[in-house]
Amino acid sequence: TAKIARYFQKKGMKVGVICADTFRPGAYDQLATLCAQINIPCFGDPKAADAKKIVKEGLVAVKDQEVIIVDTQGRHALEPDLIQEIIDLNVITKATHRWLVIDAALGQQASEQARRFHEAIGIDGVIITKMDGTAKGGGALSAVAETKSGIVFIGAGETIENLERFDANGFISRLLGMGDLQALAEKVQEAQMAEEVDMEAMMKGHFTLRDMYKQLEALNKMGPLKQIMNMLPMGNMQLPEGVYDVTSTKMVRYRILMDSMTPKELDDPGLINSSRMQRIARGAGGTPEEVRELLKYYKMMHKTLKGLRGAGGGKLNMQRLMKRFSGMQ
Ligand SMILES: Nc1nc2c(ncn2[C@@H]2O[C@H](COP(=O)(O)OP(=O)(O)OP(=O)(O)O)[C@@H](O)[C@H]2O)c(=O)[nH]1
Ligand SMILES: [Mg+2]
Repeated sequence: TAKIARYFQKKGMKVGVICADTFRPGAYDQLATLCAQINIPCFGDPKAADAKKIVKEGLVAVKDQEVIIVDTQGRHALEPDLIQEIIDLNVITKATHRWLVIDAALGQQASEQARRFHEAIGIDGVIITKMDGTAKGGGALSAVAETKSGIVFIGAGETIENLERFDANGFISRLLGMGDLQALAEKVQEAQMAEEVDMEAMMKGHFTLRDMYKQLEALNKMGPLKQIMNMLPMGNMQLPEGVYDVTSTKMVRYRILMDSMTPKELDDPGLINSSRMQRIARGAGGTPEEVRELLKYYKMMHKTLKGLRGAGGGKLNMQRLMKRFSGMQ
């Protein structure tokens, strides 16, 4: 509710919120705190039990606002009193919209919940939250089908700013595990990475320190690695968190360390034993631990790439794929 309030506030509208969730302990405090952060009036009473009474009073209290959002209670299981309450509140508010919020992780239950709410008050929009997680929102789509409505917003993060209007293309391609290839292709072009990094060779498992060096440079130009990875077609595959942890200062250090390696070492990192580590560290004004860390990172990247190849069924030809997509408008 606070996210929606923020959305309309950013559009320049006067927004008011009513907390009609008398069921979950702390619901009012939570909503009031969030609304206070963005300076939006929030009406409610943590001690009251009658949602209808709160809403009647609330409508008077926030009547000067252009957009009024009523936050109603949710539950995991549907119960008759919950349905009756939502019917009553719909009559009292004469709401112009009735939006159902569905967690992306909710499975086929979503369909049943949507049907019951739809029968009660006529749902005219679905909001899917937690799209930043691993779930793709398939269950929520069945809620859309059930209500013959559409997706209004997508929530993809915990902060109050993380609510977006829905974009069909991006959503469908993520759902099908294709990744947001169009967006990725654009980014690749921006970084002019396609020519510099031999993705095809990398996907075949040929990946040396030299490749990593080029790759880190190119990725740095493309923006946060995590965002890039989300666009790749790998379904639900999870990457080790550490893959994202390379900061640009670290990259500068890695580069200096690699500059102090011999061409042979760059092509075959397996050669690097502890005496070579000492020499490389000395040449770069660093410590052997730093070299060890670099090699650890390299191994992790190598493993990740092998995993990627597996996820693509061995047939994934990123470069050709990107060339094709970057030709599209
Ligand atoms: N990661 C992530 N967390 C979210 C998102 N949307 C909401 N949350 C978090 O999910 C938790 C539950 O959110 P609520 O807004 O209380 O959910 P609700 O559906 O109103 O739950 P009830 O009031 O208990 O029915 C909070 O900790 C939110 O910060 C999202 O898009 N991504
Ligand atoms: Mg709630």
